[in-house]
Amino acid sequence: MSQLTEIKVPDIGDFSDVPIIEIYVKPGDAVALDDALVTLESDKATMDVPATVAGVVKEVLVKLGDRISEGHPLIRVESGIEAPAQTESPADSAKQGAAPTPTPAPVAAASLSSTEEKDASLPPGGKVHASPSVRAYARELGADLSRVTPSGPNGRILKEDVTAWVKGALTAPCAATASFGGGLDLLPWPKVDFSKFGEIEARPLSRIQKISGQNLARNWVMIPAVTYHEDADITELEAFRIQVNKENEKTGEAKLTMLAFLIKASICALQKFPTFNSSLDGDNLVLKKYFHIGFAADTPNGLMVPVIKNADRKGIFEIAKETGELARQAREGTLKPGDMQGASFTISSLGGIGGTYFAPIINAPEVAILGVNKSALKPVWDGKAFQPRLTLPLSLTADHRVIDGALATRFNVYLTQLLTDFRRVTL
Ligand code: CAO
Repeated sequence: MSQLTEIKVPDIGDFSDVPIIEIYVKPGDAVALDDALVTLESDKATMDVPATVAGVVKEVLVKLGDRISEGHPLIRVESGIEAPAQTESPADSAKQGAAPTPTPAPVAAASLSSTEEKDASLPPGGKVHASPSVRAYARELGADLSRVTPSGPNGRILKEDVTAWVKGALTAPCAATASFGGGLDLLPWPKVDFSKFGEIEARPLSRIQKISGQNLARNWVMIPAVTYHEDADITELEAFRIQVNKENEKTGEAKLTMLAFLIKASICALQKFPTFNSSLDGDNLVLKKYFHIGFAADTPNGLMVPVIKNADRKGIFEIAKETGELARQAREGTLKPGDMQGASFTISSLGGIGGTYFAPIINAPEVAILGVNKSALKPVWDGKAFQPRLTLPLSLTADHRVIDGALATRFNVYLTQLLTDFRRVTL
């Protein structure tokens, strides 16, 4: 006889009103005992809520973004007679509620787990017991889960097991490292007692620094990236921006920023050169028809990349307002995971700080990123005399597997044309 069980949020410690950031099942899916059903994210950790019974999902009672607390109903599961040992009554399941598995809260889009992602960490035909967040963590580090020794209940691989395996692979001789991250034959990280040379202070990295650091290291090592520089003459554009901001001083309208103009111009360039708005997926290039633009935001806890969704459908005032709001939330640590997901192209603007040029690291799985530094007045020869022109230094890093030098330079040239005469954006 089949039995319907309502699986509820178990005891999650002191947390309440925690948002759901992932739902791994839909009606009709078969779930095994301990399979992760949803992931909750508090400001300190993500927690997978596992199935307390095996069976078939009848109903999903929550949606992404719902904020929930202990006892909130999540999923209704129908258990069949073929698995009587794993079924239990709704009351039992609510009472017993398996403890969620905490893992450090993810930051960047690339570090969030998703069952829809291609699971490179699964062995071919092999059976590995690990929650989606542990699989995502393994994928991020290039760890092969079939080689990891599980220490969790029922042979389940925990995050600590993956960390231990990666540490072992990094410090082991070449034969072991050959199976990690595509076979980099690296020396172990130098271990130095700095206090021998003078006074020191050890300061732990923030959670954001640790997670974005892992993403950046992978992207730096795995993407054959080249950076192309170009100067854009923004004399007229900056004059226009200042004039509009002056006109709007009294109306309280959002201040137009150079970043907002850059986002708008970049979308035009992405539409002309769609390869820049794509991702590599094995032998396929996935061209995106949407334009979600990430922008790097400097925060006291480290670098974050909020995303302006469907920026092609938004006006420049709206973009300026939204970037300002998202940057504020990033600094205050109130960004939601969804605010950092789905970017198809990223802009990293250091223009408010300074610099001339730099080589930004691509935010995988994107294929390009635009770096921007501080504009400066430069003498430009007009055929008769040097003219003072406001020049904006641009640095475009592109994945050479997808974008070669000629294409990248065409993109840059077009982008500078747009910024030099912004009327072209409307063409
Ligand atoms: N050239 C000259 N001046 C510029 C400029 C540029 N390219 N870009 C901005 N400015 C000026 C602005 O006009 C503003 O001046 P006023 O206050 O006089 O108008 C000032 O710099 C401050 O601008 P801002 O940086 O606060 O605003 P923004 O919209 O340009 O940038 C944001 C917002 C979130 C991109 C920025 O605050 C930030 O965090 N930048 C750092 C990004 C980063 O760390 N990138 C590196 C990633 S890799 O490590």
